[in-house]
Amino acid sequence: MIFSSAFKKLKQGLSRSRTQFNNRLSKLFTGSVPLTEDLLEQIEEILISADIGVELSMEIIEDLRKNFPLDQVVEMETVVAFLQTDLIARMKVEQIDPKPMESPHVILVVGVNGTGKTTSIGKLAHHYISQGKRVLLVAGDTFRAAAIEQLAIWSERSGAELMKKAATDPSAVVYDALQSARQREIDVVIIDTAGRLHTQKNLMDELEKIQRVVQKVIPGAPHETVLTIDATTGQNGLIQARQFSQVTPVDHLFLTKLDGTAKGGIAIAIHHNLDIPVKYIGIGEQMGDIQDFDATSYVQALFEVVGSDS
Ligand SMILES: Nc1nc2c(ncn2[C@@H]2O[C@H](COP(=O)(O)OP(=O)(O)OP(=O)(O)O)[C@@H](O)[C@H]2O)c(=O)[nH]1
Ligand SMILES: [Mg+2]
Repeated sequence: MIFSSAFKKLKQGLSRSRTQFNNRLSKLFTGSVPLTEDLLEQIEEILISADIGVELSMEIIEDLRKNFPLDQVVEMETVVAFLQTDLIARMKVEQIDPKPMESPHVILVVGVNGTGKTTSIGKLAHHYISQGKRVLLVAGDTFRAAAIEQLAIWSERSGAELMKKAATDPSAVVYDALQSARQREIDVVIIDTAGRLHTQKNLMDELEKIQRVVQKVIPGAPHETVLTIDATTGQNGLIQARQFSQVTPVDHLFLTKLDGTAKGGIAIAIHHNLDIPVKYIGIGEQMGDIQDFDATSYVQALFEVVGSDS
């Protein structure tokens, strides 16, 4: 078990999911309850409704069935502890990229409208600035004045610099920003983009143009293309990640708004079913509400029995 303050915060962020899970499970375990097929089915339903995915839920129930004798009394705590251990054992372990960061390190943030791109950029800026890096934010959502204004607020909050230029082609701002980043020894450049659907051809072409410009000014960049996925959309988020990444290169995901949903299992489903890693998670609207995704501590935080913390 992990007892760091980061883990405490993660648990707090996932409290909606955990509470709903525990509440529903508690209703099944009143008094001495034997493990019946009916109970297994209801546990499976609870797992599916937490959005960890049908397939994975079925596999876990199968493991439960194999490990506990039918028709014998079982405690809820025992079941939750088993689910935790079993899920963790089923999580693939991702290799952390050991490469040192190049300067400037360029991060391109893309995604569907409202999924949390700009907010997540504010969080990333804060994250790097707290490591002593010089960060430049680029307002690549050029046509909406409010979008530029929103990024300007995050730049003030985090202490990051800002490159903006109203009503121009996004790739023109990106070009200027990267030139300036090289001259001014910026460590990390984070590019905001307008929201788009993978089906919007002209907007996807615009994204490709941004990528071309980035590559031209800094060969090998963008070093990270981050796709934001809104966790509150549940299984649709998984579909969105798959579709979006088929149209444009995506290195990893920033799964946002996990604090705002009881369907936190979606992080596990994405981790289990997609080849694109979840790198970051958003667990609140504030600058510090960002964490690196770690499947093991995530599962622990998601399924820990309520009341066992403090
Ligand atoms: N609770 C919660 N809210 C979040 C999180 N991340 C983003 N939000 C909220 O989600 C809403 C949309 O966030 P934005 O950052 O504006 O999303 P966007 O993708 O930039 O939106 P567009 O630029 O319009 O496409 C805002 O109200 C944010 O505060 C999170 O981790 N938790
Ligand atoms: Mg935005």
